[in-house]
Amino acid sequence: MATKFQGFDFLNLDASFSEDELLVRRTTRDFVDDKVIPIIEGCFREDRFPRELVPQMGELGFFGATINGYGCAGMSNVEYGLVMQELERGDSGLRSFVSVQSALVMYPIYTFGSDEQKNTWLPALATGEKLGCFGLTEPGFGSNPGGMTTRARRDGSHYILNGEKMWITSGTIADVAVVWAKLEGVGDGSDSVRGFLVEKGTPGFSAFDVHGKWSLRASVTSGLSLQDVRVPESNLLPGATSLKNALMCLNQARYGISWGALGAAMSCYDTALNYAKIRKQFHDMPIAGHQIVQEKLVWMASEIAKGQLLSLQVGRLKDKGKAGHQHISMAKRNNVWMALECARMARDVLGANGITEDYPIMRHMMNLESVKTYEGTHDIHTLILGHHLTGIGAY
Ligand code: TGC
Ligand code: FAD
Repeated sequence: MATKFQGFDFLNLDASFSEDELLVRRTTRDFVDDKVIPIIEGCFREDRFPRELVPQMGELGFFGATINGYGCAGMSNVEYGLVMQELERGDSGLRSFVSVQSALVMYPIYTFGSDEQKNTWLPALATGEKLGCFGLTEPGFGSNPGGMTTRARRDGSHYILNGEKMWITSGTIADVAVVWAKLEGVGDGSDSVRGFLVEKGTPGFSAFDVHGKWSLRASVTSGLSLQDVRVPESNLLPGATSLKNALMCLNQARYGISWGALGAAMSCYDTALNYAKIRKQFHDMPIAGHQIVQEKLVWMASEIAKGQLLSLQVGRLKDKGKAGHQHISMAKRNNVWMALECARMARDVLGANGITEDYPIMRHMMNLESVKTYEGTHDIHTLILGHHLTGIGAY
């Protein structure tokens, strides 16, 4: 029987975690070991989102975890990060689902929504009774969402929405979509961007699944179509008045991804280390005794340890209200890159066995290709950081 995951704590960071933080990590780790690991390889193979896990994730407080009230857990940002780390150790698709539900649906409703919107949606989203998605990206506008062509037109006490959104996580299973559109009549700049709640079943609103993905196969990815979709003015998020508000949602998700990537990297490292200690080649010696294999294990361990420091520090800053979006960009960019390198290196350590589904490495590697692209590509985060350091935008 496989041994349970023991974590990776080279720098004794556990000593700096509070009892509550360690409890949240323990609880999530047990959930992943008991409920996710046994089924996830099959879900990935079958291109299936494990929806049956949603109620228990709701009970464990994973949805909207940092929100106070509305049935949410009121976790700190560090606790939320540890949840994301453990979930992505299971699978990036599961972490992605929770990221979207929490950071990209509940956060904007909580931050920019009316009291009525909060009371209607947050308790049901917190339990998982209702699911949400976030529509920012369009077929022609990914890295540059400011160019979006989706439009909202005021018509009496309603808005009429027209446009297409693409690559939307949970699109076909969502009961509500947070859709970003430019409001006609107020110019074409980022100040014209507004957020709308579009409910499943609204005439003119449809969603379809993207098939043929070799990445995030345990997650639903969709396109959204809006054709003369009429939503009441009560579905406009009153506090969301520019593109900046959509970008604020991304900060929440990108922060969680920085922790999630650590989980995927830890899974790959742990698998490679255990394998290298058992697999023998030349002189009846475990491959862990060969210098070049050790170099790979040392690289992974060092980069994971540095990544842990980065996410933890950004989390502590976030809990004090002092994390800027540049800090979050650095953590997302570094940790996803590092995790993808770990996956490639770990696969190499396993030789031919590394390409099979008997080990989680290739699944993590394929997932991480998406994680490198979504929520701002690696290169877009380079440019965000370059902008911050030099004061010159080079997008
Ligand atoms: P720009 O002129 O640079 O900025 C407009 C205003 O927004 C401010 N700002 C931010 N504020 C808060 N948080 C951020 N992250 C911010 N980034 C920029 C900025 O300071 C400015 O403020 P002000 O007061 O001066 O008006 O805007 P731009 O249109 O040139 O865009 C810049 C850029 C490239 C950084 C932005 O468009 C960007 O981040 N692009 C990447 C797009 C992206 O990440 N999309 C993600 C879609 S959602 C998704 O992928 C979900 S995946 C599922 C999962 O999470 O698991
Ligand atoms: P592009 O923007 O076309 O970029 C292509 C390449 O060009 C990249 O390498 C990029 O770095 C580079 N590039 C672009 N501009 C520049 C520049 N100025 N300088 C240098 N290089 C540049 N979006 C949502 O709104 N909601 C979701 O729930 C969601 N979920 C997703 C789930 C998955 C599985 C995936 C893969 C994507 C998801 N996305 C979602 C979309 C995601 O945010 C976009 O894919 C991402 O922002 C990149 O956009 P793009 O794919 O159009 O690539």
